[in-house]
Amino acid sequence: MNKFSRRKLIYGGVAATVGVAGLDAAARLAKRYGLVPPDDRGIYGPGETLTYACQRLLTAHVQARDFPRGMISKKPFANAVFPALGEDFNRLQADGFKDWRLEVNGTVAHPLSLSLGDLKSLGLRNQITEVACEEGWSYIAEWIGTPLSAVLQEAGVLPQTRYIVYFSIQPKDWWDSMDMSDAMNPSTLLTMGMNDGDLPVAFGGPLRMRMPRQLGYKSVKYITGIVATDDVKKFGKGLGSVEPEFGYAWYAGI
Ligand SMILES: Nc1nc2c(c(=O)[nH]1)N[C@H]1C(S)=C(S)[C@@H](COP(=O)(O)O)O[C@H]1N2
Ligand SMILES: [Mo]
Repeated sequence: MNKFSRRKLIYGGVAATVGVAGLDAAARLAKRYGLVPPDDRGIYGPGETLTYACQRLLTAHVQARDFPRGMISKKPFANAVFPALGEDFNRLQADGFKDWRLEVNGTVAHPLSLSLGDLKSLGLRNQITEVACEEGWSYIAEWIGTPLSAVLQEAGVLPQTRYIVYFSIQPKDWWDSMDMSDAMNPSTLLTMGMNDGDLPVAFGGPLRMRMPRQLGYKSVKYITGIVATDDVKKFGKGLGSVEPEFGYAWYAGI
């Protein structure tokens, strides 16, 4: 059976099972095919699993919508960061981010420590996409950055890798993660530029993860570290990021 018809069959199975036997049974079927998000427990767990499984089966290789230039927002809204950027950040900023590094390690053949210049030399891509916050507002901007996939290729990501975990300098303990489908998607950019200039600090400069296929909170600002892993349960409370620890979904596809 080819990959596509197999996929249709699994999707049909998951969807039909929801109709006949409810979310729990659908979640069990999704589990059989490894389509389970880290936050699959609790009362919302089966729903989270169903959303994730269906999105993965239907849209795994779809890129984010790229808007026409004329739709770029005149006044993009920068969400304030809390707490305010700290001393470590201020020191790096005073030096024009010359010493900013992206550390890449975990299940990779070659751990890396990349300057912003190193990242740019891996290749840049631009896209006009939307930031959509879970609170209801959104804006469209042009983003310029290095695809995460190019960094992972440079590091030689090992075959057991299932998730990419990423960390912010501020707040220090803010972290998130994505599966390999999003990590390898060309829409997922380590972003350094916005609307023809350097990425402003208010919007996450000098380095921000942009994953426009998910809600704004997955686009973490001030990125300093990436860890490839076979199991995201080793991080934090094991739910895949800080959001599910506060009651938000780990997978926030839009
Ligand atoms: N480091 C960091 N990244 C962050 C946040 C934050 O508070 N700190 N807020 C997130 C949320 S909830 C949203 S909706 C977007 C907002 O992006 P914007 O400031 O470009 O509008 O950034 C995300 N990335
Ligand atoms: Mo948000």
